[in-house]
Amino acid sequence: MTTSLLIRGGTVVNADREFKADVLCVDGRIAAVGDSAAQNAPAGTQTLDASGQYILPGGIDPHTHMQLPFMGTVTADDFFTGTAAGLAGGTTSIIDFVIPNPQQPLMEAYRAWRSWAEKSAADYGFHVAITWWSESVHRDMETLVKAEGVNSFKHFMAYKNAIMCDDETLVNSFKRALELGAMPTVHAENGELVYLLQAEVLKIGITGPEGHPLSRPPMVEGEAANRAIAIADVLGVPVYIVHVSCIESAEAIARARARGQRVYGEVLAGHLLIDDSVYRHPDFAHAAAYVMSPPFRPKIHQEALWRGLQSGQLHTTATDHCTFCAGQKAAGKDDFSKIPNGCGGIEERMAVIWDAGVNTGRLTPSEFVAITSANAAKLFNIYPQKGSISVGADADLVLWDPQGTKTISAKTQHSKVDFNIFEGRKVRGIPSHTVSQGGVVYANGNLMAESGKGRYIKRPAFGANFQAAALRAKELEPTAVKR
Ligand code: URQ
Ligand code: ZN
Ligand code: ZN
Repeated sequence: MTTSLLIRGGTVVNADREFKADVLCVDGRIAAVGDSAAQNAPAGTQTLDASGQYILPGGIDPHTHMQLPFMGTVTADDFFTGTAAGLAGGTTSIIDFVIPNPQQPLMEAYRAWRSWAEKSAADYGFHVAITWWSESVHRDMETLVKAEGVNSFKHFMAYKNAIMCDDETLVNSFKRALELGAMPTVHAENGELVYLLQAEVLKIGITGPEGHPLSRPPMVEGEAANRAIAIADVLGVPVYIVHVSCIESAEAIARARARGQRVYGEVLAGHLLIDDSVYRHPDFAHAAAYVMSPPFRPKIHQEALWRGLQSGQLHTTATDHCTFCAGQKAAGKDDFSKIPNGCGGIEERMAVIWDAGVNTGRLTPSEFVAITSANAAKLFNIYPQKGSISVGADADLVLWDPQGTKTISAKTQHSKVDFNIFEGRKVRGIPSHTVSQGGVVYANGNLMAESGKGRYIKRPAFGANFQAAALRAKELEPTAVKR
C-alpha cells in the first residue's frame, strides 16, 4: 500500500541553496520537488501546509550514546527514548558508537549494540571504537567495513585504564582505516594528563564538580588534537575530531586544513552555548549534571567554535547525547572523577543552534542545514540519501517554523534524563513537524515515535580518493640509497 505525503507552500533549504517548492514523498523516498510534486501526488495523499515555514533535511546527529554502559552504569536513554527525543527536535538519523571493552572481539560488541538498537524509532548507524589492538581487531575492521557498512572507527585518547587507546593502537588503526577506506575519528584529550591532573586536584582537596574542568584544561585537548592530526598526516589518512570544545583544538584543525590536510571537526551544541560557570553552582546535582568531557569551557572558546563553523573549518554539530540521572551522577559525590561523564541535548540541538546561529546572522539557513545534516551525511558517505531534499533521497524532513517559540525544560523534554542542560533557554525557530521515512512522526508537540521503526543505515567505504591518497603517500616514500 502506497503511502504518500505532499508538503505544500514551504521554502526548501538544502546546504547549497533555498527555494520555494512543494515536496512529494512516496513510500519513504522523496519523489518530486517543485511544481511536479502536486501534479504527481497519488489520490489520497496526506497534505501538510508548510506556508511560512522552511522544509529542511532531517537532522543528523553523528555523535550519540544511547544505552551506553559507562563508568559503572548505563545511560538513562535507550535507543527508543533517545531517538524519539531526537525526532521531537527534528533529528531523524543518529550515528551512535559500538564501544568494545579492551580484549572484547569487535564483532561480539557490534552484535550486542545492533541488538540494543533494534528498538530505535529513527534511522541509525555506528562508529566502532578501537579500544585495543590485535590481529583479530585488524581482521574485524575489514568485516565491519565490507560486510556491515561501518566506515568510521573511533579512538578515545582519554579514559586511561578504561577505553583509552595508546599511540601504538592509534597508528595501527589509522593505517588500517586508510587501507579499508574508512574515516578514523578521535576523542582528543590526553588521557595521561587527565589522570595525573585528577589526582593532583583531588590531593589539594577539591572533590566537587568544580574539579572536573581543572583536570582537563584546553591544552589537554589541544595536545591530543595535534597528535591525532600529526599521525593522520604522516599516514596520509583523513581524520575527524569529535566534540571540538576549545580554541586550541579548533586552531590545530584550521592549521592542518590550511596545509591541505583532510581534517574535519565536530562541535557539540552544548559547547557553543554553555560555559564553565556551571561547575561552580553550589548544588552538587546541578553542577554534576554538566560533567562531560571535554568540559564546558570559559566563554571565550565559544566564539572560536562559532567562527570555525561559519568559516567551514569546523563541519558538523552533534550532541554526544549520553544521559545520566542525578542518582547516577551521585556516584561522584565525594570524588568528581567518578561522576559518569555525559549530558543530553539530542532534542534541543537544532533549535538552540538555529536560535543562536541563524537568528543572530552567524549562519544562513543553508549553512544551518550544512552543519546539522548535510556535512555529516557527506563525511560519513550517506549523502544525498541523507542530508538533502532531492528526488530519490530518504523522505526525512523537518517543517521548520522560524516564528515558533518554546522555553526548554526538563519538564517537557522527551529524554528520560531528569535534567536539561539548556533549562530555561527561550528559543525562536522550532520544528512544527518531523517526517521520517515519509511519515509524520512529530506534529505540533505530538510525538508519534514508534519503537523498532528505525533502520540500520549502512555507510559504504570511501573509494578511490582514499586509496589514491595512500598511493601518493607511498610514492613519497624515500627510495633506498644504493651503496
Ligand atoms: O567521551 C564520550 O564521548 C562519551 C563517553 C560520552 N561522555 C562524555 O563526557 N562526552
Ligand atoms: Zn568523547
Ligand atoms: Zn561521545
